[in-house]
Amino acid sequence: MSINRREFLRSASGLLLAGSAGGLVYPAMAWADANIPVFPEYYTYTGSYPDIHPDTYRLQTAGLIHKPQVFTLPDLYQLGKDQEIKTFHCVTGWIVNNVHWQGIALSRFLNLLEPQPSARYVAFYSADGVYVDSLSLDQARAPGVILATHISGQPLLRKGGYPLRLLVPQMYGYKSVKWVNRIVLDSTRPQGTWEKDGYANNAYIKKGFSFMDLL
Ligand SMILES: Nc1nc2c(c(=O)[nH]1)N[C@H]1C(S)=C(S)[C@@H](COP(=O)(O)O)O[C@H]1N2
Ligand SMILES: [Mo]
Repeated sequence: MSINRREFLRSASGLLLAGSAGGLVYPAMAWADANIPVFPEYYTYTGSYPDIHPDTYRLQTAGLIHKPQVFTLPDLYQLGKDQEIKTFHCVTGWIVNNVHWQGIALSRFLNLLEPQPSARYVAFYSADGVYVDSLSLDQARAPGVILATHISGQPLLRKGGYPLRLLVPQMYGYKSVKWVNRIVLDSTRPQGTWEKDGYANNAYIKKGFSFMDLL
């Protein structure tokens, strides 16, 4: 019997997950880059990638919602079952085809928070302390928009937004905030990091259509 490296890593990570049942589930980061597509750039406005520990990570929710909640990473992993396969478009021109994202559909997540009738926008703040962007509630509820915890079945890379990033496949990548740790619903929206430089809030992709987008 022969077993290749990929299969070995798969079965080994499966054992790790099974072995930690009941405890905090976070697969070993040492294996996390097997099979993950390489993006041309891993952006960061701060000059470094936040180093977020799975035990201390919290996702805060606030603003015009009936059910403000704080989510731990195991909470999010328990909620996360949705999958999207989408092309990723940066506004600078590069794309990555066929990216497998897993996490929580944003529409489903918003239902848990129970938005108040006066809520119109949802803002996503990064744990880097700097980066922010936002969507209208309608845009946020569109199919395909997810809060991703996994890529190619494995936790996000640290430089890719670990442990949680937004993914808005209909829009340019600058809407897809990495290292999300605070989600706020309001009747107005904060000015986004790219929007401050004149980029559109409604950043729908105009060029670079891919047939993968139809899936
Ligand atoms: N916190 C944070 N999120 C971010 C960015 C950033 O610099 N900081 N860059 C954005 C831009 S412009 C793009 S194209 C994508 C790129 O995703 P990647 O860095 O995983 O390749 O992340 C977006 N999210
Ligand atoms: Mo981008």
